[in-house]
Amino acid sequence: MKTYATSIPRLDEFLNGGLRPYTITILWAYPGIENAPFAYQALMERLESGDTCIYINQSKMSSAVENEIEHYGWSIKPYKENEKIFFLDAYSSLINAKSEERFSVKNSRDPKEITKTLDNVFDFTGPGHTLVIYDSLSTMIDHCGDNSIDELREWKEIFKEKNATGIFLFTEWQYDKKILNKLRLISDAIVQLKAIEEKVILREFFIVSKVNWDGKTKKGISVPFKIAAPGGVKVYIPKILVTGAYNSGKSSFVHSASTRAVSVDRVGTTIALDHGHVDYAGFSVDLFGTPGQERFDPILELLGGESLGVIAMVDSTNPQSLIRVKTMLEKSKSVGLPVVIAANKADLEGAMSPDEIREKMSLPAEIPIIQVTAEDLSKVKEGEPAKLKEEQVHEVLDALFNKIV
Ligand SMILES: Nc1nc2c(ncn2[C@@H]2O[C@H](COP(=O)(O)OP(=O)(O)OP(=O)(O)O)[C@@H](O)[C@H]2O)c(=O)[nH]1
Ligand SMILES: [Mg+2]
Repeated sequence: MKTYATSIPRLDEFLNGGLRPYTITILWAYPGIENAPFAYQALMERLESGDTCIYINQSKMSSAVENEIEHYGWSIKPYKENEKIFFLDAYSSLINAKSEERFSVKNSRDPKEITKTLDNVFDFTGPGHTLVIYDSLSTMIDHCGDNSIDELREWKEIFKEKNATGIFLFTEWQYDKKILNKLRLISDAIVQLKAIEEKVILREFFIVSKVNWDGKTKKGISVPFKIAAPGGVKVYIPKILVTGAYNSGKSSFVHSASTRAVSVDRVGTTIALDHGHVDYAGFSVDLFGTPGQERFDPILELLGGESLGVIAMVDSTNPQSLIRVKTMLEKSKSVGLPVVIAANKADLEGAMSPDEIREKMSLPAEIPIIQVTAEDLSKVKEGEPAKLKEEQVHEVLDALFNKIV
């Protein structure tokens, strides 16, 4: 069976490669959370992969959709010119405006007319696969009544006939339980977008709560996300702690991994903290590096709070650093969090191998130990952070991200 990737980080893994043909996936958002960027990101991915797209806009003007997509740093203009994306305007008539689009419905309150127009658009889409985005089911229910969602069965038949797949936006306002259940039954997959409030921070996350093909719907697996403009949907990890012995290379790691970073250092040693922002592999992550010297230990607990994972730096040439990092994990109250050991200075003579480090620290096999080395030894300056090899830094990040979500 073919799969159609969405390029939304982590989601394709849950869907086992992506969307399936002739299916309906609902982006099921709770009030206050935007689901459209998820659809835009999937739309861009499908267009770039050669699919055609039909965007049924019922809750805003097609020009507003286009502007929003631009806002995230993407452009559908070339695809529009090449007839790879078609808007089906089901909005203008709701506000008594004249549609500017080639395809529109005269009575947006009549789902049958939407079905007929959709069928017409398919005369122009060509033989390949088409992604249909419906924006939105909530607007349809509000304006066309509860029974309008029965029309989804018709649309699925059309999808089968025309080789198409649907992404449907839905916001769960106060609807009757019966409608919600019906939607759950008709759809093939559901991605819930939820939020939790923590003091002032509002954290948003998605959960794949249904998938009727060979994907994963593990209960309780929620992926925190944030919408970046430009950039789109990013898995968002607000805090990863980078800790380890004095001089082990924490500042070097934070600087090498980050797109932007600052350190509070004095003569080459960190006295307060390192902070870096990482934008990598669809993840948006903030790294917090601790100082290494023991005289700063009182602030470790403060820095450790609310971390979602830890990168524990050890200096491969210094056995003392293996003992010290364990103490630091305890002091920062990070024991039990997902952790990856970065074995730094692997380029230097006398560096211990990961196996030796594992044995000396008596670490279980599930904790990864990854060697990191300075990119260019001639550029390593005493007392200054070194630039570490990018692929090794990425290996550390990948290993930790895999443990967190
Ligand atoms: N040869 C080599 N030197 C490195 C490597 N990584 C870091 N260094 C050097 O090791 C020293 C310490 O690195 P930092 O990144 O400042 O270490 P730190 O853990 O932040 O140190 P504190 O903040 O003082 O605890 C610097 O002089 C770096 O240039 C490496 O992979 N190889
Ligand atoms: Mg430092």
